[in-house]
Amino acid sequence: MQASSTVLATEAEGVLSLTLNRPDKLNAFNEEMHLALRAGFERAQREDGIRAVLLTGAGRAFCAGQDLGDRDPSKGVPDLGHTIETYYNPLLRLIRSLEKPVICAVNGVAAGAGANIAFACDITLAARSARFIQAFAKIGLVPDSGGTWSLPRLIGEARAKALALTAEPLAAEKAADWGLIWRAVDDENLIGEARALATTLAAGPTLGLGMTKRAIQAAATNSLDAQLDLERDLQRLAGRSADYAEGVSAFLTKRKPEFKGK
Ligand code: LHQ
Repeated sequence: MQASSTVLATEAEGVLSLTLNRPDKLNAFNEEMHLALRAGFERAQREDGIRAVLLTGAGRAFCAGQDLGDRDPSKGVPDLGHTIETYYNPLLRLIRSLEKPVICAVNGVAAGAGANIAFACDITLAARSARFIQAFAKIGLVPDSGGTWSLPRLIGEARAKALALTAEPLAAEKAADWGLIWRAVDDENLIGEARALATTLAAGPTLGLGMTKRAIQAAATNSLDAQLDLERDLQRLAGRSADYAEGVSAFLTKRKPEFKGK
């Protein structure tokens, strides 16, 4: 894996923690940070020992989206479609297709692509002081990183359009009330709570959790009939797993299960 100071990667108790680390730029994305973050998610995909990912930011922000200094039209008209195709879309696809829980701890402002990456994670917690900004409207762009897909699905068209057209900041508490994120927590507790959650999930039945993620995401485009068939197929696989045998055995003998993720 490419070593880069723009994303700090540490592993403990089955959790790969990835910390966006360009704090003087509010963790805005340059190409190096994109490649480092992608390498982190690819590592999570590859290594069986990693059973959950925790994504957060260093300093006072989570992520301010694209580094606009790197895509300044006064230095030549940029092809932003190429930027999206090369960097943002592969990242979004990796997060969504990784069959392991991805926890996001939004430690401060999340703007532009930074907000929509947080909404693409499986469980997103935010510090009470954090805010989410669909900053695209302020600079003549359209929401990316899946925002035009996730926002209407999570909060409905009326709220999605208002946020995207006005770029009004949304406080963490309200984002939780609206169902954009899981929970807003006191700032000083954020990383502890997020880490505890990631550690608990990393000790869980990873195969079943991964298939649960896949099934819930598939519901966005499936009919009920197709979804019922998918549940049958996945349950058949889950029922053959070592973790199901362990879960039932632990339940029947009144002890704590020791899941291996298989
Ligand atoms: C930044 C940035 C930044 C560079 C703060 N870039 N320096 C995809 C494809 C290709 C191209 C385009 O975009 C995309 C997707 C996108 O993400 S588009 C949206 C891009 N992001 C934005 O438009 C957000 C821009 N930032 C802001 O509006 C503010 O910085 C927020 C509201 C995030 C925070 O405001 P403050 O707390 O007041 O902080 P600040 O503005 O003073 O920023 C602190 C420093 O960070 C400052 O640098 P300086 O040298 O003056 O201390 C900013 O210039 C720098 N910074 N965001 N995206």
